Amino acid sequence: MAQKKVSMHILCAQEEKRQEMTLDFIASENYIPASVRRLMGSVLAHKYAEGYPGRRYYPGCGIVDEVEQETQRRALDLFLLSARVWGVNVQPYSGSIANLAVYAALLKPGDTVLAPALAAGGHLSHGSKASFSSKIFSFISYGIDDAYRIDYHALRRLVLEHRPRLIISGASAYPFRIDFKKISALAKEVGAIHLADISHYAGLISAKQYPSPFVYADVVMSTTHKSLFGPRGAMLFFRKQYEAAIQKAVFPGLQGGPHMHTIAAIGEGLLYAKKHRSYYKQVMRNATRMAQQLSQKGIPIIGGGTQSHQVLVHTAAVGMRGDEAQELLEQMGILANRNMIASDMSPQNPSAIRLGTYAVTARGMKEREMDRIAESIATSIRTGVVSAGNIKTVATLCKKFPIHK
Ligand code: DSN
Repeated sequence: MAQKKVSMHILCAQEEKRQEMTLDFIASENYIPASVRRLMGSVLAHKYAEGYPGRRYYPGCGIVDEVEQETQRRALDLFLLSARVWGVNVQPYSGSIANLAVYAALLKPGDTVLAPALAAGGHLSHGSKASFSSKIFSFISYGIDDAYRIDYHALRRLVLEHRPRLIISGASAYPFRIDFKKISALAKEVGAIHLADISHYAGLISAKQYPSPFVYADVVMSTTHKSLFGPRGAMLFFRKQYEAAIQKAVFPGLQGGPHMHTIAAIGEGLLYAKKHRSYYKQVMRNATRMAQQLSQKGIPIIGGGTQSHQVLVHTAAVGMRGDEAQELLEQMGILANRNMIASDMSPQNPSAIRLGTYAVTARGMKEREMDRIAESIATSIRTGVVSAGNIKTVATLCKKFPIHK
């Protein structure tokens, strides 16, 4: 049988159209500016540059050395970090690899790590049973209280009982402020290292819309694509005393040649983030408005609201599982992912969906649009059906607010 010919360019054009005609509320997704995209597809992708600036294992690295050093400078600058106190590695291929590099650098096999539980908003790479990291290190999870805030009292008890070598703060599905100061103080009590994973909050932190961990933490990890207008990748910030161990863990410990096109594009994204600080204020306003509107329309919000870009919507409280709600919303062109909450027993039976406002805000949407979208979401979830009017609302908004090119 003749194989159907598939063109990647055609598929990419189809994907572009799909993105244009859907409203992306996936809290970890965003759009990258054209200048960042151009660097991703640039000749920098041709270059091998194993090692670090000035210490490469290949010739011809003079220019990519400048690229990497400039991206490092921009990363420190975005968070107002002194290069005397902090260093940054911009080579990690992803957030999961970056977290693994921290474990490889600072832990011995079998060491204990305290990390947020997956069902309480933590990430797979925070020692979930499904993650390779949990086979090497001994992860203990901490959770949240009845108000859906981190239970710092229970965390302290766990810290004193287990005396971990590392404590992780930060999360993927936790809409509230994290008390990085408190977590660092707990770490100090037992001589543990504090890793803050700010992948979801980085841009908000840079614009002072969310607490910063930099005064307190020892190591800070962030991905670059969620809120920093970069391509998919990650950065590892470290206090200087951890520099040698972290650098060695990233390369040659876990990775080979750095992706220089990605590093250049990260640098470009960081500059864009610095120039668009007001964007983050609107991200917060949109998330707050969405939470308020849904709640007023009878759809409960986990924890009563949000203090970030994301909202956990308790769909099970109105009779619909999170996966069912995800499917229903997709029928009208709204993308939001199913999410477990702390009381859920299985990811197959999630009680919530997570809505994030980075992407819709990047399209220029504001509170007025959140009101219209919240109305469509609430009616569909309550009735279990998507109306022609809902579909039209989404299509109209998509056309009115194109994705910037
Ligand atoms: N999977 C991402 C998220 O959706 O939050 C985090 O890596």
